[in-house]
Amino acid sequence: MKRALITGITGQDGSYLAELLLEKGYEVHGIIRRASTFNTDRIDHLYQDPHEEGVRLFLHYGDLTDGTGLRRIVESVRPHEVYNLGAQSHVKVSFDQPEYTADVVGTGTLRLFDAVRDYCDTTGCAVRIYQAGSSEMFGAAPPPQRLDTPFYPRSPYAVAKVAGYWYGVNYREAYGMFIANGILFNHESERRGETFVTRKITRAVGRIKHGLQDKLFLGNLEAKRDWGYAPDYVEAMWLMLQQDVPGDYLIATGEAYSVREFAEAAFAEVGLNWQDYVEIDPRYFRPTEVDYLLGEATATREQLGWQPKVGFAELVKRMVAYDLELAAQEKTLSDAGHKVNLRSVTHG
Ligand code: NAP
Ligand code: F7E
Repeated sequence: MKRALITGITGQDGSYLAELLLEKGYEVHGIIRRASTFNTDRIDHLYQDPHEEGVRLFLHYGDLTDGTGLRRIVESVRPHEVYNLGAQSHVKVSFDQPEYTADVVGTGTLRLFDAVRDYCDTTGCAVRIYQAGSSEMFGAAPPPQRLDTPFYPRSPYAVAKVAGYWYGVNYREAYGMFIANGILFNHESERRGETFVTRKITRAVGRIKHGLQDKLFLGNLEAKRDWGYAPDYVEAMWLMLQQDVPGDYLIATGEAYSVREFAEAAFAEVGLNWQDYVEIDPRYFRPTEVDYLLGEATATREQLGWQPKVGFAELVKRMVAYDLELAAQEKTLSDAGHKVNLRSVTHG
């Protein structure tokens, strides 16, 4: 049985990847962070009591800032595949916490690669690593961005991802390690964190429709993104580790829409006009913005035999439908006298 180790298993992508690998018969190990509250919502449906028979999902406490712990986990799990998805992944937050972001996203990647390198050296075992790169690495480079487009990162997050990317290339060349760099454009889903713009919008649409919220405050409406569907993108990650040789891959849909167009489509799903509800709040502007990301992924698509299955309209539809149902549940609670927490109205 193949064993996979996932950093960031509690995140959007980690949860879908864990599902995919379990379906494929893997034993899946995930690294979770200790928190004073439960932070495993996205994988709770996969969790089984470790005392039961045939359990194939195991969770380990760890952190990308703690190299000793990472080494111990790699040595005890003895993984065939490692997926490095853990990150402080919010671009705006990276301007508030640049040093921490660099430590987790940049140096954390190095710590993990080094732990795997030493494990392979001492045991002779082969390990394949997926490194979660980002279209943010292209930043200010004009669209369409391709695999050979030079990086021009525009945030501490993006700079740290560029470092992670080059650690991957260097460890590949220096030690012959199998490290695949995936350069993934934005991908969203019903499990997207609520402070990213798509989910912030669809959560608001649900709550506005049910009378729980009046306004939606956003930042730059003109930014354009190439938005795909997260379950499609985790399949591409797995395919990258099934190739004969490691390489770099760009994953995108090849279509870009503005934040304004996303809002328009999401409000239209419930018969509302976005202009009646959206207001601009400069607190959501970024010191340096990434204006236009549009991926040209033909080469990768052909190499991996990968295609996105869910396009923009279907993505908006799915996210709105899910958040409409969530808001209906909140409305029931609110009517029964419970306080509904509207955190994402003010954050992100
Ligand atoms: P996400 O939902 O923000 O999940 C991030 C994961 O990293 C969570 O499990 C989080 O744990 C964990 N994490 C945060 N800090 C950590 C630390 N110090 N040590 C260990 N784990 C830590 O992100 P995502 O959207 O699933 O993205 C997955 C990866 O792909 C990230 O590396 C992201 O930067 C990258 N990426 C994402 C996109 C996208 O559009 N989604 C595009 C390109 C690249 P908690 O749950 O405890 O917070
Ligand atoms: O912003 C604009 C914002 O935070 C998208 C991460 O997964 O994808 C993600 O990074 C755009 C930006 O995602 C609001 O200025 C307007 O131009 O949803 P986002 P992101 O910054 O593209 C990449 C590929 C990653 O790798 C990252 O980990 O939307 N925008 N108004 C807003 N953004 C937010 N968050 N909130 C607003 O109110």
